Amino acid sequence: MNTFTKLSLTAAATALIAGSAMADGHAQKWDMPMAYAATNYHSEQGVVFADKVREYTGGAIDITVHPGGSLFGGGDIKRAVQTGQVNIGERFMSAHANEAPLLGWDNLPFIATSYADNAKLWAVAKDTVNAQLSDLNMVALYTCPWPGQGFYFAKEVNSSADTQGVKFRSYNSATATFAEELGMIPVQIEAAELAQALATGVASSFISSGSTGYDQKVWEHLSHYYKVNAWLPRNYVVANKQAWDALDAEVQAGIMKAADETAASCAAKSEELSDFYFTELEKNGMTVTDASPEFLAELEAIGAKMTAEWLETAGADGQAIIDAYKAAN
Ligand code: PCA
Repeated sequence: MNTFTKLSLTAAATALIAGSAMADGHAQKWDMPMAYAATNYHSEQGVVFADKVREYTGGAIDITVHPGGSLFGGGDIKRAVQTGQVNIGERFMSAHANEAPLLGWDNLPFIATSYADNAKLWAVAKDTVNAQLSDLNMVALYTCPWPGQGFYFAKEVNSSADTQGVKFRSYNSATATFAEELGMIPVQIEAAELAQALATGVASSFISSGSTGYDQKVWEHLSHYYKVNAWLPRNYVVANKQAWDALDAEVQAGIMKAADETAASCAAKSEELSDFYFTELEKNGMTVTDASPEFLAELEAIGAKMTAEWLETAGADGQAIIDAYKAAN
């Protein structure tokens, strides 16, 4: 057989594999629960990812995105993927740091506060974090950053003297600790339920990006946003390990190609939108400003304490991430 014939046969076989998944009815339908609003860029990029997966797997994997916590609430998505109730899903990574401390790598105050630094931190954390996800029966596909985190309040706040007794919506245990250090009363609430919590007075402050304030129209209840830019946390998209292992290598490669491309486009979208969100908050009547030097100094002191606590729970693996990050800078 000459080289040309061999190559043609290989090409034909590849086409057959991709085609057979469809023709033999082997196309798999995967439901993908996502936690945030359908119009949020994370969810829109989830749809971009699903389209790419369909294309790069020759139709073998057909993902339907369910945004806004509509299929599983944000707090239930990880378990749904781990147990195979769904084959794929998206979740806010540091929400699970109470169970697996390493997953709080992106919730360390004032360590990596730009997109470039956040990407560097992820680059050094990735292998360890993905191994942790694997231990939890999940295969990491891609992560995507939120813009920098700042504080929302229903009044002007200049220091912790103004935050005592304020009801605070937290999104993980680290932010609950942060709130307690400021004398606030934390309650964990999903972004999808945030507007209702603010409307009913369950919470009147929270830490988040401009993105979630914009999605939830928080100007209807709150007046001030302080651009602290404490950290840029990430959402992650994961597959169930058994569902993943059952796929042909070609199909896995197609999904990974889609994941790598979506990781890049999603991070770019996040950065591109970050100022837009602030403009929208202001347009809708909010005061968007830097924290006062006094408040910022208090936040930095609390932040240093939080990082020290994280290092205690995340152990040598956590320390190795911080050391590698510092060495890379
Ligand atoms: N928005 C999400 C997580 C981080 C962010 O910016 C939220 O508030 O739930």
